[in-house]
Amino acid sequence: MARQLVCIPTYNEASNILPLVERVHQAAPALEVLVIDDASPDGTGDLVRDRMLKDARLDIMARPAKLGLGTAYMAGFAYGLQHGYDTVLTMDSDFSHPPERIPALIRAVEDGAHLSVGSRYVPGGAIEGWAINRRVLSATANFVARQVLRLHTHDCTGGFRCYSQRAMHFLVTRPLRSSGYSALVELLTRCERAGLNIVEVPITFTERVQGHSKISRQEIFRAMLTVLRLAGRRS
Ligand SMILES: Nc1nc2c(ncn2[C@@H]2O[C@H](COP(=O)(O)OP(=O)(O)O)[C@@H](O)[C@H]2O)c(=O)[nH]1
Ligand SMILES: [Mg+2]
Repeated sequence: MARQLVCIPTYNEASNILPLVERVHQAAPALEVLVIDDASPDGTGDLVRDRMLKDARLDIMARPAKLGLGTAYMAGFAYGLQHGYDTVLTMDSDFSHPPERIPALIRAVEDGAHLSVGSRYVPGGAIEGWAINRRVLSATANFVARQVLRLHTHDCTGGFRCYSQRAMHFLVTRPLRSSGYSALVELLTRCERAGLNIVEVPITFTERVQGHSKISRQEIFRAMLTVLRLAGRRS
């Protein structure tokens, strides 16, 4: 039977992580969950460790400091390959990515995609709870990334994705240039340039209710630099 792993990067998500894990298991009871926690000062890691005593489907990768989203994903791929998982799904821990869409993302990979992408920007996709400025920022970022990098995928910046073994084998061969949020654009660009088969699955993205966003102006600036740097590269 195919083995599937969900990787959830966390930084200060104490109010979200356990309810989210529960919702993930309601949507897909057999899934194994790896929380990749960067020494969250709010005790997210301790909550997970405590729950692990009662739930064998849950594990934690405790990293010593806030090392960024990009390296968290790469560590998740390495873990997934090492432990023989067929697919690794990534999602945010703030309920922005609906757990009910996990089976659809996994199915797309089982049906032949090397990577499936939860997408706000295809028919059936939507965003709830974002003010107009955040909508414009995201739509502009995606438009620019698609034009400059000549990408076909419509949602280049979302982190709700399912990676096949083939995609992960390819991605772990080279370290990422970007460590933060722009890693999402870099991962996608590398997959597209390698000719991997990418399928978008519509999702409704909902703004977080609990906890705080970790995206900053500096991250946005760095993401723009990443797009320019990737544009100057061939692979
Ligand atoms: N492990 C780890 N997770 C992070 C880091 N930065 C953000 N996250 C997690 O990445 C996900 C997305 O972050 P979030 O703050 O919701 O970003 P936003 O949705 O763009 O506002 C959440 O699950 C965060 O807890 C980091 O440096 N390390
Ligand atoms: Mg969020």
